[in-house]
Amino acid sequence: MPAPDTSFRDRLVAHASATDHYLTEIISQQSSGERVPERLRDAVKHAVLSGGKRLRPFLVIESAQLFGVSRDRALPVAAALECIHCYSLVHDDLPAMDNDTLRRGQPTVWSAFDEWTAILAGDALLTLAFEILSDPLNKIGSAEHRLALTQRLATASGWLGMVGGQCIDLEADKLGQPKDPDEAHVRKLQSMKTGALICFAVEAGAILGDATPDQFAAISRYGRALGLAFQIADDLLDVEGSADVVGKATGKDAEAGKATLIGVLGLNRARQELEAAHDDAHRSLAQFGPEADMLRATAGFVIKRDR
Ligand code: GRG
Repeated sequence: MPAPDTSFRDRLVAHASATDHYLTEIISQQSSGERVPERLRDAVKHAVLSGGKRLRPFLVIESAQLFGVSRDRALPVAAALECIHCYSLVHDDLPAMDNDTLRRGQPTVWSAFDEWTAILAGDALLTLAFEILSDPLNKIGSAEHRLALTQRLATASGWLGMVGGQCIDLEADKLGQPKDPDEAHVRKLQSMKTGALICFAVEAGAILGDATPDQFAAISRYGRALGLAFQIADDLLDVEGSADVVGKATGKDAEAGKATLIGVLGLNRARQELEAAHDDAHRSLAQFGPEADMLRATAGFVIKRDR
C-alpha cells in the first residue's frame, strides 16, 4: 500500500472528480428538457459545481471500499450526500441565517442570484438527494440497501440531526439562548449540525458493505470522532485562518456570539480536544488493518486542513 499522506491527496482528488462527474451528469440529465427553469438550474449548478473539498463523498467511497464495495456502487450515495451538504450551505448563507456573501471563494448563491432563488435551489437539492438514493436504476444495489440509506440520511439531515443542530445554533446566535452555553450544549449542537452528516458518510459505506454489528459500531465511533475533529478544526479556521485561503469570511463566530468549543474551553483546550478526537478516530479503527489507512489519513487531513 502506498504511503497514506501522498496517496491521500491523490485519492481525494480522484474521488472528488468522480463525484463531480456524477453530479454534473445527473444535473444535466434532469434539467435538459424544458421543465426545469433555467434560473433554478443555474443556481443549483452554482451551488454544487463550484469547488468544495468533497470530503463527505470521499468518506462514503473510502468507507465502502473498506468493506469491499466498489466506487461505482458508492458514488450515487456520495452524490446524494453532497447534494444535502450543498443545500445546507446555500441555506446557511442566506441573510436570515448566517448572511454570508462568500463561499468556496465565490459569491454565495443568494448574492449571485437572490434569496428566493437560493431557497428554491436548496429545496431542489434536498429533494434531488432522495431521488438519487431511491432510484432503482442506479448501482447502489438492493432495495434494502437503498431503504436503509434513505432512512439514515433523512435522520442525519433532519431535525434529529443537521436541521435540529442548525436551529440550536441560531437560537444562540439570534436569540441569545441559552444565555451561557456550556460545553455539553456546544457538543450537542455540533454533533447534530456537522457531525451527523459526517457520521452518515462513513456509516453509509458500512451499510453498503453489510458490515457486522461490531464493525458498524467501530465505524460509527470513527465518524463521531471525525465529525468532532472537523468542527473544532473549522472553529479554529474561523479564528486563525485567512478568508483568502479558507474561501469564506473568517472571524465571524466570536463577533456573532456563536457557541463554539473555543468559546467555552479557550483556544488551548480546544486544540487539545482536537488532538483527542484525532486519537479517538485512530483508536476506533483498531480492529481494521492497513485497508483502513485512508480513513486514518483522513483524520490527519481534517485536523491539519487550512480551508
Ligand atoms: C441550513 C439546515 C441548514 C443547515 C446548515 C452545515 C451547516 C448547517 C452550516 C454550515 C456552517 C458551517 C461553517 C459549519 C461548519 C462545518 C461545515 C459544514 C463547513 C463546511 O464544510 P466543508 O469544509 O465545505 O466540507 P466544502 O466547501 O469543502 O464542501
